[in-house]
Amino acid sequence: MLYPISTDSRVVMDLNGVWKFMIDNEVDVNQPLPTGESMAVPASFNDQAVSAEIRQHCGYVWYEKEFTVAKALFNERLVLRFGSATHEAWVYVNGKFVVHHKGGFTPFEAEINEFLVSGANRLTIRVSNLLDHTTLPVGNYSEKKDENGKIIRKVDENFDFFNYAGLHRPVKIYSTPLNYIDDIVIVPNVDLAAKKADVQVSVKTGGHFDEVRVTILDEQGNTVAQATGTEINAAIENVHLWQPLNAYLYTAKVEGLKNGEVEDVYQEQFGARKVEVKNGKFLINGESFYFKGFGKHEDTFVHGRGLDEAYNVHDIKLMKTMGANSFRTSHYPYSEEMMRLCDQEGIVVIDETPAVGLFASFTFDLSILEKGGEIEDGTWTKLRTTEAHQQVIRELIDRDKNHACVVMWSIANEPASYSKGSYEYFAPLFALARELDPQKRPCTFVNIMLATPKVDKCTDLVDVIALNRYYGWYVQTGDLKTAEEKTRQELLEWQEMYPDKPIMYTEYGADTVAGFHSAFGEPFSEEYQEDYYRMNSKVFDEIPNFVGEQLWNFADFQTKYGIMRVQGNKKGIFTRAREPKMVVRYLSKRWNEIPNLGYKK
Ligand code: BDP
Repeated sequence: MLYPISTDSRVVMDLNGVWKFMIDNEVDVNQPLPTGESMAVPASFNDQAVSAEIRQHCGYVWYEKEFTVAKALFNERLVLRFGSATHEAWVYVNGKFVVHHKGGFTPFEAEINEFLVSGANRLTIRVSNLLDHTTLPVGNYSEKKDENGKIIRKVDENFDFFNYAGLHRPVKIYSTPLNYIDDIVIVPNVDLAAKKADVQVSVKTGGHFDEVRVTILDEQGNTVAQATGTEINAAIENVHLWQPLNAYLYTAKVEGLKNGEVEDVYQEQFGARKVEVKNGKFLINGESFYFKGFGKHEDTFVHGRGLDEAYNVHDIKLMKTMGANSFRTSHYPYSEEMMRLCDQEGIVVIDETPAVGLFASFTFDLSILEKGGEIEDGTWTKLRTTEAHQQVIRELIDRDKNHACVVMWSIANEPASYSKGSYEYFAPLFALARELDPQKRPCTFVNIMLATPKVDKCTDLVDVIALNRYYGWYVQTGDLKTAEEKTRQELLEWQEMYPDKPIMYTEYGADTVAGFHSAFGEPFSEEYQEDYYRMNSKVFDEIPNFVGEQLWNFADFQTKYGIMRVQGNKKGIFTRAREPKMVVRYLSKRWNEIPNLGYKK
């Protein structure tokens, strides 16, 4: 799916701003929304209104905005597009139903010409933030009736982040001519020895063109190759590679012609780079890459999970200052704007689906493993997420397939991969992702602490072993000596079992209250956080196939209420306001000394 941009043939109208808002179920969509409440878009609704009722609301909310389309555009194809609506949306224009979409982190769109009138148009959206055992993320849903018979809904999140919701990403109307470029697929096949790239470009069109022309431009705007057809192959000689932290982007300019005239034009950027997994190494452009970075969240004050481009730019600057080179979009696809920024900044991304909470019972109690025999916690009979999982893999790959920054897909975070039925659940999903990705990137899922080498059933499916480990925090709390032994022992075990698969940490961390210090290095102190990271670094450097450290978390973030959380999760190495905790100095020094390429040859 193409990102909406304005070109010589396309206009983009932004519907961001202040909308009308209300929480309720029953609305007559033929009438203006009966509310005086204001809500900014894009953003979560939760923290904007100073109201516990709105913040904690479970169920349906309504948004409405008036807009006018200039007469000059009425003969064009007009598409209404949502960057995301979390988690499910029903869209009406002038009271008429236009489109429905389920899944809170991927874009959707619909042609709206037939619904438009000249003058003011009314755009009304019903959004649900409900999650259950069929959705991703997974929520535990329940409902009851109050004394007046009103249904009270409740979602108990099966995951550790606040269930922010609403219109999180930009709402736009864009125009195209009636004959239009619908999609572009770019596969740059890089020949490193010959310093050449064979770029395959496939163009999908709507309507009809006499001819499609593809021009490849370099960063200076010089033409480096040109071809005609909807399936073309363009050769770039002396190719300029897209490298981690040293991005270079080519542009594929795609033109649809009719009677010798260009009717539609779209420019898609791409990077020429080669990603491979070989002999226990993760190679980018033929050199072993070492991941230094983070698990993150889209999470900021007031905006909640809403797009905040200033924070995106700031976060990437902070990462770069620290010598980091990568992050994972834990635990859902991030905004398209962030992905474009990472392409441009040379930040390496592990792109994750919203498959989080795929377990029937959550525990860090490793003793259940000692019981022996096959583990069956009921996850794979209780959850019915297959359909949602297939849909989101399709939508994510469709959206992000051309991004140079994306080097690996993460199919899920911490599923019950130790439990009976997990392999049968995941094997077809991995096959689907591999089939759909035109660039055939490596795939992984992020392994939960319980799923040790002895009990995990799904590691055969992954290209890279991605581990979330909390030795020294959830287990061996405060005992870094034993934690170090456990860390080393487990990593060596993985390496021995899968000598060809690279291993990385996708989470490790310790809750740390900024400003809390301890002469004894007690847990929760800034000293403990630093000691914890020093211990882990030491072990990482001993393991030859260990190819990356992405810590948990970039910044403190909001979660649901719980006795383990004080105003959210405090594992950030930055506070939620992006103030550094003490450990940032240590990690900055370490990461600035570790080269991005060739650290572990
Ligand atoms: C892991 C989850 C992550 C949590 C983290 C934690 O993947 O979402 O926030 O642990 O407990 O289980 O901090």
